[in-house]
Amino acid sequence: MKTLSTLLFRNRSYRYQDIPQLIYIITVLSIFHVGYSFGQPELFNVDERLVEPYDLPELLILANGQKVQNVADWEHIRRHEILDIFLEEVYGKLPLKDLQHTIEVVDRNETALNNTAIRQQWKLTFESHGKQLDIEVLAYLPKSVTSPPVFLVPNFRGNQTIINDPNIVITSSWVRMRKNSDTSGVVDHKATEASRGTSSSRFPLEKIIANGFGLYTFYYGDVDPDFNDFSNGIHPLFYEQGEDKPKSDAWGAISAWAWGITKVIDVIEYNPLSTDSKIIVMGHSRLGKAALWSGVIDDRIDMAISNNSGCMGAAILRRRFGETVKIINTRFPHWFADNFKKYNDNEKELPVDQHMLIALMAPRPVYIASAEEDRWADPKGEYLAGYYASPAYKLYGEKGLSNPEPPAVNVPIHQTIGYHMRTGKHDVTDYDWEQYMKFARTHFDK
Ligand code: GTR
Repeated sequence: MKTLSTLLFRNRSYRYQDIPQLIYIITVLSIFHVGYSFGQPELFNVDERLVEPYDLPELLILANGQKVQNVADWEHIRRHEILDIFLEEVYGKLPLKDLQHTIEVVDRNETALNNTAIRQQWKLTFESHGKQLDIEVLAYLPKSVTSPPVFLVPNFRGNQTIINDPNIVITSSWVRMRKNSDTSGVVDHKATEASRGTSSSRFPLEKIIANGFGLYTFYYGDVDPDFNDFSNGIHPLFYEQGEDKPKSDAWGAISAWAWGITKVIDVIEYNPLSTDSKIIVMGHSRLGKAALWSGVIDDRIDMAISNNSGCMGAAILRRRFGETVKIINTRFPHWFADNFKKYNDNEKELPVDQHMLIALMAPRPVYIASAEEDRWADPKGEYLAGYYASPAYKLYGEKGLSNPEPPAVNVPIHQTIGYHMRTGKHDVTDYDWEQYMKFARTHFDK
């Protein structure tokens, strides 16, 4: 992203008589921030005054025009209609057949975290079409609680990054490099010893365990490396004869990561220490999109949490605030079904919007978290998706978000839909975790 001054002043000279024109350019640029990615100029808006009026697709009107009257209409008809659209037009259909897998126990330590937790690691192996995919799973479970509620949180750079512990297997999968930073311990897309614990601020393990919760995590790149290539990751294990990429209505990377989440749930259920646990899936940013989507496709998930998930996570896409459909499809052409590209600069033709994604979680609790400075993710649009999803919760007698205006910063709302906008930027902080644990406790102790 280039700064305003770089755009205006690099390689250019201006004269005195250019000043009116310069003032005009600065005004326009500060309203429509100009971003560059992959060499293509992209315009995006982060000014609330410039959000154009839009009509949301009706949540509770059936395709035949009749109104959803009750839970039965919702569960038997409307929910399927909406889900099919998300499957075919947005995230892409997941494979119907299941792959056999093996679960290898890699590690078990009864005295982890100063003897407060049990640490476990497994390797899940899938084989098909002569290819193999391994997913390494790491868990910490509190010793003081039987069947504790567990957070399942996919991570961005390998299980070894969540805590500095030499016993954790370092991922051997391809890892994204962090721009302008040498702190992540990743060299040539391979994680090294130096990466241990580098994401620990996003995983406050001691606090999670002390509050009686467990944590499961896996590296999302084990399931599908995050770049535009469909010859690696899980997709090829499902190709039919002659295929080398998914069909136009089939899964992109976000569906693949959501699929990975469901496979780790198999491990949670297989592990006697958590077979009966409540399962909370939490994801940040692109993994927040995957977390919400996994909650929709897998009803074993008791609660889904979106941390700053933004465009194609919680945010209403018709607002075109911050990241847009065109921008996301251009920068990340591998994230969604190919069909989704039809909606570049054409949002109004998409028969769904993200309030419907949230509604598909009903009546299970869902939490949407925004950060005030994370305008790229459209905090207000994230709130509004929860607000407009609320009528689906009401069908069940559950309370969603009742005010069309978001709450003040750092004033959380904990109904069956939860929301907060905290101060600060795009990240996962202790404040976020405190809200998630409180929200989980409120719902699971009912
Ligand atoms: C950004 C992307 C967002 C969000 C974020 C992340 O580049 O535009 O949609 O997913 O990455 O995952 O960190």
